[in-house]
Amino acid sequence: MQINNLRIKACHSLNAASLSLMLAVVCCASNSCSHTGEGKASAVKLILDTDLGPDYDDVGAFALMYALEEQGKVDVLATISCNRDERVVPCIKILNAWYGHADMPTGAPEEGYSSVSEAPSMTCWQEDLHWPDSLCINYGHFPGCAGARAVGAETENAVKLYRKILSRQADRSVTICSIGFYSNLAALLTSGPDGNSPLPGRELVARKVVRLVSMAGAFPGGEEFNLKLDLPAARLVCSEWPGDVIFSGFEIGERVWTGRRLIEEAARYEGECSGNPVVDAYAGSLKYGELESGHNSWDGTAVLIAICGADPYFELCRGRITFAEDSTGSNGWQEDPQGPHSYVRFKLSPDRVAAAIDSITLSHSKFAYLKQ
Ligand SMILES: [Ca+2]
Repeated sequence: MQINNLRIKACHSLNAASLSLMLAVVCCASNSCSHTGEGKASAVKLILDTDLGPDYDDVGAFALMYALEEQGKVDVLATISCNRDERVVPCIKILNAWYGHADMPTGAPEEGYSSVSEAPSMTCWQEDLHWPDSLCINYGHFPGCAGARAVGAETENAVKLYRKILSRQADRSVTICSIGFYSNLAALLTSGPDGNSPLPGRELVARKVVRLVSMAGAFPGGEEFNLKLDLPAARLVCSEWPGDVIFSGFEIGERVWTGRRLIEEAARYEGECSGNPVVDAYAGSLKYGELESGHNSWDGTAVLIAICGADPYFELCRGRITFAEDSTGSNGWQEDPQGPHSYVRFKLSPDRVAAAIDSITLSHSKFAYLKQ
């Protein structure tokens, strides 16, 4: 994973952190943020599309999402894997169940489900980090492990689940947050009519989805994992997605370090299984070089933007993502005030964005012991 060192050009003037912004962050972290800058009181209807495995920041993204769900900011419609690794769905279900949503609709790629590409199968890229195995074993949901047991609803074909969920929602009401590969989204766009909807995929998305918020790309240019791993899907989604797309690029999460507060509390526990899978994933991973810093929150920033909006944390730079002609997966950017895409730049400092993510995450009642 790498990005180039191109200096990011200013799309908007940057203001110094003002008292009003400080208050905005404090307010949001204490359960009063509005979402997407539209001032709506209703919860964001969200589908989370995740690769949950190569990196553990997806676990933090789940924790942030469910903290905001408890605050009434988001109505989570489904959690869908874009990764064929056999540990992903069990880990998704472990997290859903732990947050009280064992019946959350869950989808996954199936063989032959897409005419565009085959979804990648990826687990941790660092040998020392084996949190997906630990979670599956310690929480007893790994197929084949002793005491394995089914959790929640049956896992559905990712595209069929997308189509079912979208067809039942009001027009332009659903936000999709993608924190993995674009495999499912490309398969959805190219899907045909089915029993859930007579609309082809692209028209179904255009009618039902208000926004795609995605951790993907590097801005204003570079190579990034989520786009690179399924490049045919990335190219198709970025050229044909029929609506607003907001990217939180590699360079954003690269500077937002979270989770250390979870670890500070992990000392309360002995052994590898604390009973809290979020703490376990971070405790089992941060010890490999990130105990002092915390871990990058690439995916957490996308969830934050999808539910709370970019403001006050980020500003939007509008234009259009481009791809190199070669097979590197490298992306570029064209500035265009009328373009279909936006990428975010820091409006608050990375440390303050990280503090907001940690504060919201730990505001969930599952972490009430921290206040004791
Ligand atoms: Ca991810």
